[in-house]
Amino acid sequence: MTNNITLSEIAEILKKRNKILLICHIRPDGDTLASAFALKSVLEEMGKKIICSSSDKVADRLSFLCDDTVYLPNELPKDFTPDLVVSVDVASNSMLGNCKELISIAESIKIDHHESDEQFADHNYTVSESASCSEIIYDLINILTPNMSDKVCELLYAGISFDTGCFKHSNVTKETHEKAAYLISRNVDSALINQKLFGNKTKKEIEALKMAYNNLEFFADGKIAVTCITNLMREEKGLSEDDIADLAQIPIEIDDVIIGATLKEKGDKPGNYKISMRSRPGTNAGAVCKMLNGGGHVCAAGGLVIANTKEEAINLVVNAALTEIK
Ligand SMILES: [Mn+2]
Repeated sequence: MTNNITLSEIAEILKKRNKILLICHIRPDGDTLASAFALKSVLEEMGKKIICSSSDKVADRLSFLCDDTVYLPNELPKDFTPDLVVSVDVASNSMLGNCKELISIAESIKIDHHESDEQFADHNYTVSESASCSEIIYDLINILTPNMSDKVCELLYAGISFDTGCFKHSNVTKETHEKAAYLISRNVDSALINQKLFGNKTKKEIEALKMAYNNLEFFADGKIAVTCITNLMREEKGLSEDDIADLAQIPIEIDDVIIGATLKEKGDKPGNYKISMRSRPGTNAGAVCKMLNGGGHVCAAGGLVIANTKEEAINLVVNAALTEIK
């Protein structure tokens, strides 16, 4: 993975362009939205026309990060012809979803923090040591303007906190805290933002948590924990796929578990199980997920298995995970 551009060069290109399309990843999360809207705010201050797009609608809980519409690709204003397209927090082509075609309508830049070999833009800039894309956007904004606005500070704090699970994950670095510390020094209400990000569960999401806990299974002397939610289980409780979106941390939060996986059958593709995997330092979830049609970070990764039954899906994941258990 090599960058073919520097952050200063990205800033130079941004300064020269006037109509910029910012692309967030599918099922936009707090990091991709905060990255896009912080950058949008700064570029608008510079007099540019900015539009944000994503393949999927923004979940209600994250709408406080968006002060403008996030356009679905087929709903983009017809009179908007960008002279630059920038993707933020998008690791791969598949994460672009229906925004895939938009990447090639103008000169393009990819800004990201995921380990990925897919360099789909003209200019690709990845910092895989960065816990969040928002941290890279923080650096970029510091090149673009000496005066970060209060709103931009709030967005960047939210993006950083979101991707680090409130500064809890192993991706957190000294720089993560230094940036957050600066943002708090600018009077960001961190408690309020973290409450909005992490303390706002709906009753349906609690139902999803109960389901995930009730279906936990342990393997390899309790070193591997897996929970799995099928379409049938989800539909019986009247839950949407959004309701079960936030279950990835549950298995890894258990004492002695070193690899935890959450499997979810895809609503539109029965028999396809999406895997979210987490691991303790020293164990490589990314390597396991590479064997499972996916990949990701060392301690947080994802993949996909196709199986006839829930049990078969769990077996495939456990067998792959066992290769990392020493
Ligand atoms: Mn991210």
